[in-house]
Parts: sequence; structure tokens; C-alpha cells
Amino acid sequence: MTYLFIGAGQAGGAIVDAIFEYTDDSMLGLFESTDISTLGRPLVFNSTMRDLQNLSNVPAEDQYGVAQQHGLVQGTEPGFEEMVTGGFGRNPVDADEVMADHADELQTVLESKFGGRAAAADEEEEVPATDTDAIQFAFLFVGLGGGTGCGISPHIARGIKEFTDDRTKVVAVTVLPNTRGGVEDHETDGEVSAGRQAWNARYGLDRLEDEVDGIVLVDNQRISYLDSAGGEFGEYNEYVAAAFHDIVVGPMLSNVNASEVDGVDTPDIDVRDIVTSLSFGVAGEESRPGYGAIGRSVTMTRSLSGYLLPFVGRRDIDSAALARLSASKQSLVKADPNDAQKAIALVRAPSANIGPGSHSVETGTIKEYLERSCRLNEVNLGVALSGRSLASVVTLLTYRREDLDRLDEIEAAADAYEQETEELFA
Ligand SMILES: Nc1nc2c(ncn2[C@@H]2O[C@H](COP(=O)(O)OP(=O)(O)OP(=O)(O)O)[C@@H](O)[C@H]2O)c(=O)[nH]1
Ligand SMILES: [Mg+2]
Repeated sequence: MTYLFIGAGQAGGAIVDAIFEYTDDSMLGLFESTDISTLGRPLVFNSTMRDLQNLSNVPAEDQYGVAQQHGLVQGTEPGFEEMVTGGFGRNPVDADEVMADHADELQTVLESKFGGRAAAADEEEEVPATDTDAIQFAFLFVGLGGGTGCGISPHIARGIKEFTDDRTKVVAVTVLPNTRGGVEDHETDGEVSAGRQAWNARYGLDRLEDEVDGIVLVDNQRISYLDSAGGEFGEYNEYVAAAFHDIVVGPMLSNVNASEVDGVDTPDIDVRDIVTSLSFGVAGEESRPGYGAIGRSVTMTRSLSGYLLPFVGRRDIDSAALARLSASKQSLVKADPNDAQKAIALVRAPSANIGPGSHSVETGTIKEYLERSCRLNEVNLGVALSGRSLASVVTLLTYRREDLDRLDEIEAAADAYEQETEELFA
């Protein structure tokens, strides 16, 4: 049983790399138990070798090149560097075609990692069935403004579901391009127009929608005041990685006893709840993916003197402010938390700040805040321990596509781009 964290393309790979930074014990502090590498596994795909070489936390055996001639090439394969040179020059339609041509190779890759049909070398031998529970959940990270990730990610989602007979739940975490004005392309030093990136984003979202259970939006326009061409993506990636790490992995690394927590019925969430919160549909009917935005707020639970002297200098935590801040830091522009349909959130705090007591996080207050925002009465709140003197709140708000002005804006920019180029080549 594994959770897969897949990165497709440069942006997707970079975010997965940031998530697997959390394997250092010092970051998780006191828990002798586990870290993310015992629960999840990274897997990245890219057409550009250099992007793969930039990853620090994804071993070469979990890196795959996508090349027109050679298909999927494992990072450890001799000659990898010569085979994976291409890139798709911001063209997702090309990437889509190449990946479609090599779709069966994805099954081979998954079999090599999770067992299954390929394990039987001899025809006479009984073919072991694929362990359909091998991958319970997959998070697929991808930047939609480019070619590679945008074009290949729908095939990856479909391939994983095929591998497990549709048992795996897949959540796509998609980076929306900054569509304000021209955007520097740091790969070619040329200008990739905002219109082209919007067109790519629409192309990718439309295809992903048919393959995945939920979609989380990470909008680069949220950081458009930064000079992202200069590599400031790093901090944003870390922010997104921290939020996902908390909400996906946190509850399993550090569960708290339900009876300790006031104001929440079951202060337990798991990944299944995240997927449910991110999709719409009643049991029996086919569900469709919702669109989520994620946010994280954090505050110190001790003053500086409290770090030096135990039991001194505990700070009061303003729970309402922490909840509001988390929702206002969500990863999407032009999204009003009051338009959200559902929400799931995770509070993490040291044990001294959970349960009754004047310094504790008021989970009931946070839940009420989210319930006031959401139109459906579906708010799920989990509580987990933190080994550091920090209290954090991660909120994942789910919207219907039609309620998000930002997606309308991207559609309009994509339409305009299409018209412009049609006129150009008419
Ligand atoms: N948030 C974030 N965005 C990124 C990062 N790297 C690139 N982007 C943006 O993500 C979008 C897709 O770009 P890439 O990920 O470089 O594209 P790709 O999937 O590698 O595809 P190619 O065009 O073939 O290189 C663009 O809008 C980029 O500006 C990153 O590390 N973090
Ligand atoms: Mg690239």
C-alpha cells in the first residue's frame, strides 16, 4: 500500500522534490516513528534531463525521461543523457502524442515497481495478478502552462487507474500560469506569451478533468509580484509542499486521541476524506472532480523565552485569526472562500496546545469558521500533533468550476490566443 507523489514536467517535479524534503528527522522532531518516505513514493517524468538532474530528493530509479524515439527511459539506464534531450517546447499537443504512443510502457514501469503481470518471466508460470491495492492514492503534480507536464499528465492518471483496475484515487495538483502580460521563459530566454500558457492550461484541465477524482489549483498569479523568472518558485513550492505534507501525511504520522479534542466529533482525517472533499457526486452516480485551493497558516506557540525555559512563555493562540489567515492564503486568485462548497482542514500543534487549556487551539472555532464559508454542510477537520513549537492550519476549500472567476479568465485568454493565431495563419 503506497501513496504515489508523481511529478510531471519541471514544475511538477520541483514540487514533489520539495515534498520529499520532509524526510529529515529534524524537521519532524520528536516522532521516532516514520517519515514521508515510509508512506509515499516519488515518481517523476520529464522530457528534459537537466530538470531531472536538479532534483535532490527523488532517486534516479524513480525518474523517467519521456523521449519521442525512446519512450519512457529510467534515470538509471545507460545512455539516459543521450536519449532524453528533447523537451516539447511548450507544446502539450506534441507531448500528448508521444505519451499516447508509449502508454503501455507506463504499465511496465508500474509493474516493475509494484509487481504484477511483468513479474512472470516464463509463459508457463502462472501470471501473478496485479496487486490492485498497491497504489491507494496518487497525487499528480503538474504545471499546466508548459508542454511536457500538461501533455503527459492525463495519460499518467489514466495509466495508474488502469494498473489498479480503477481502484486508485487520483488527485491532480495543477500549477496555473501567471497570465498577466508576457511571461519570461527561463528555459529558452524567449517570451512565452501569457495567451499561449492560458491555452495550454485549458487544454490540460479539460483532459485531466476526465481522468482524475479531484483537482487542486496552485496559481502562479498568486506570486506574480515576485520575479518568478529569477527562480522565486522555490519558496512557493516549499509553501505548497508544506501544506500537502501536513494534510496528507500529518494525520498518519501523528494522530491524537479523539477524546482529547473539544468541539470536533472525529478529529481524524485521512486521504480518503481529502478525495471525498475534492469531488462532487452522490454514491452510485458518477462523481466529478471539484476544484480545490489550498492554504496554510502557522504561528509560534511559545515566545522566545519559552524556547529557552520549558513551561514558560506559552503564547495564546488566536484560532479564529489562524483559520481566516489560512483561507486567505489559499493558492488561487479571485476565489472567495464564501463561494466554496466544501472544506477539509488539518490543525497541527504540540500536545500542550491541543485539548482543554487556555493555550490550546480552539478547533471548534476553526470548524465554525469553515462551516460559515461553505455552502454544503461538509466540513471535515482533523487534528494532529506537531513536534515543533508551532501551530498550523491547512485548509483545502473545494469549489465548482463554474464558481471560479479565475478559470473563466483563463478560458477567455485561451480563446483570444486561438483567435489571434488563427488570424495569423489564415
Ligand atoms: N509554482 C511553480 N511554477 C513553475 C515552476 N517551474 C515552472 N513553473 C511554471 O509552470 C508552468 C509550466 O512550466 P514547466 O513546468 O517548466 O513546463 P514543462 O512541463 O517542463 O514543459 P516544457 O514546456 O516541455 O518544458 C509555467 O507556467 C512555468 O512558469 C516551479 O518550480 N514552481
Ligand atoms: Mg520543461
